[in-house]
Amino acid sequence: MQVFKKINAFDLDFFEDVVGKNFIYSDPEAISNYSKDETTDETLFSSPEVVIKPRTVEEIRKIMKYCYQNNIPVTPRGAGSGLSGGSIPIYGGVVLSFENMNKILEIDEKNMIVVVEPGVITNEINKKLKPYKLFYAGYPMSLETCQIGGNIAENAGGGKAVKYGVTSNYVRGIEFVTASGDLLCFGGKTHKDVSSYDIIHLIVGSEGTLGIVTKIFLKIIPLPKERTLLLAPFNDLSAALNLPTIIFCEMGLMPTSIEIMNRQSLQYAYELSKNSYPYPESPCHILVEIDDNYEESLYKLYTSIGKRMLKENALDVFVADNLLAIEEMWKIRRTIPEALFLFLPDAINEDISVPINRTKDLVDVIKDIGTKYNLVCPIYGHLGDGNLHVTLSPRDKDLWKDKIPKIIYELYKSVVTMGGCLSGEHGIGCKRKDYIPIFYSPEEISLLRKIKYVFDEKGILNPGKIFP
Ligand code: LAC
Ligand code: ZN
Repeated sequence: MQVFKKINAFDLDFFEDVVGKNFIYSDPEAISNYSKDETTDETLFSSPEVVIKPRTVEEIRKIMKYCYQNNIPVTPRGAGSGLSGGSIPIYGGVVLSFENMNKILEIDEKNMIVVVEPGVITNEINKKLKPYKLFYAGYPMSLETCQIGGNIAENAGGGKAVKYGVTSNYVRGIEFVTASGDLLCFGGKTHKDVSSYDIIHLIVGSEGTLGIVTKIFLKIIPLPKERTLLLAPFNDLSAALNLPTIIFCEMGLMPTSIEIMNRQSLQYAYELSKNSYPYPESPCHILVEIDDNYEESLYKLYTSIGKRMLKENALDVFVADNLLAIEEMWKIRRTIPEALFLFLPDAINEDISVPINRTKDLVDVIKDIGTKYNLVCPIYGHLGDGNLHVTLSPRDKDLWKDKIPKIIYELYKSVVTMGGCLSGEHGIGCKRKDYIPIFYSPEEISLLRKIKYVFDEKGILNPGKIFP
């Protein structure tokens, strides 16, 4: 276990001199919110010694230089909506919270780039871009609360990844402060850049373990003029799981989203939202969103997908073709994670990603594990990406905590055989780090450790994450 210097009054004075007394918090009540994210496992929670809310890059550089010299751990933090404990300060120390670095610095519409600070709420970017008829296509499900810096840290995916990809597909430049306080910037406003190693995509998804991101250049694209959302209940889960292959390969179409929700996951969302989809008893529901610039072609697209879903034994197909109806239809889907956290507080929440045509195998494995261990297994998520949110909740809580590692081990072992991975969008954080050896060989882990060492030889940047 790594040993770091504990923060004392002298250190607090230094930090206060740097940021001013209104931007530093060390009393237990003020810092308690920074000891957790939205992970439910309380054993992972850990309090920082001080929370600092910098306003400038220069402040961050001074803080990092000091922490580097004094061996103090630093954990960067966005909105705390993460699900893998990525922003939990396992070793205490400093939490750098970005809520005061929340400016959209530039909308350069001619170059199709927006430049932002890490603390910008992701949805604000699109609100600001709307008058320009442009949009940022990274679209995490928590976009109304999460920050773009957190999206960068975890390489967030979300509801539009089928067509538009994930956060990293839109990062064109990244400025960050190193562990020792240097300021580096790779990329910028160019859309193509192969001038050296792809440092941008090393930083994206690195969970704050390689540098403190201070500025991001994001690619923006024309906002599609029209959207339609289809909802289809299915009696047969296997038929629903097969839809992405049919839509992509047989129909040659690329919707923005193909989401699945099984009955077990929807029942909790219905309870929380006091609302339900038609056919609430059917084993699963599918959402397919499509966008296009022309009403007529959109109509053709969604009628062909709707008809095809009926041919694949959908019980019915419901169409939301205006913004209000679309948002209303998404609402129940969006409620699922919150509902599961609320009603199944003991559950294991996983974020498994498998090749698109292996989701049926994944669901079979979950069924087997569910039967073997007497579990309720809500499943929902991004079917079109092969990324399913799997919840495993005990019917019988006896010795449940002891059983968890064994169950996760069994699940992950099967996921490996499918060519899948630990996490499609929520990251490793402190929650999944001990399971990394199931997916990576010792040589692969050794390479990852060497990369970490190059960026942060003292290990002060978000320690206790990713590595077992
Ligand atoms: C979602 C989050 C939990 O898909 O990733 O709703
Ligand atoms: Zn998700």
